[in-house]
Amino acid sequence: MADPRLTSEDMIDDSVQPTKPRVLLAASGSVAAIKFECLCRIFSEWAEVRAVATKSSLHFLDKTTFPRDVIFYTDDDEWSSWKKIGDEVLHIELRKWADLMVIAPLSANTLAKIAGGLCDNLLTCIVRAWDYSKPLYVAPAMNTLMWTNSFTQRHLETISELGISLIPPITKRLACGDYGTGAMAEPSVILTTVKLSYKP
Ligand code: PCO
Repeated sequence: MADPRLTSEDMIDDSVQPTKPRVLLAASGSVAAIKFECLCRIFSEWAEVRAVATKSSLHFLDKTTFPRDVIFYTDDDEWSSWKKIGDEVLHIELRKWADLMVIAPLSANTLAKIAGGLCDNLLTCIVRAWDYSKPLYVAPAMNTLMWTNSFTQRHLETISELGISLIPPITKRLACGDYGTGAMAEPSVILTTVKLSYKP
């Protein structure tokens, strides 16, 4: 017999699965995009993942090796899916779908475009249309002298004012052989940062 001291709220229904967060992951054109597949893989163990890649990032990615459950979008998908008034506009649909967005790697060029309000590809259109009641994280990756360039400081201040959160780069040997700050934070650090601050 059911314990009369227990209310229905005390009973836990094991059959109800908690809904997974919907995470939009995006890669821009930095060598660190070689880590994007790993990022998608570890995020997809915690979240429902959709991935957006810029044209330049595709140089460092192999789309065919991505997890099957990750839907992958490129600039070509933006307008190939639109034929007439009333059809869905992809960057708006992805903005609505996502609970949060992470851009990793964020290249110096895409950082500058976001800070300047430019939107000339799928990734930057999503950011320009972003609803800042939802979190947006960036993990920059670039050469040390690009990172220490005063443009970067200005652009980071601007995007911080918009409400974008920074996952800072780390110091190590970079792809070009230079040693210094500018390497993308490790995928595991990006996942932990997002998970710890995620409030459903
Ligand atoms: C270098 N540019 C870069 C981009 C940032 N680098 C990184 C790491 C990788 C290897 O661990 C490439 C992921 O070094 O994030 O190196 C010169 S223009």
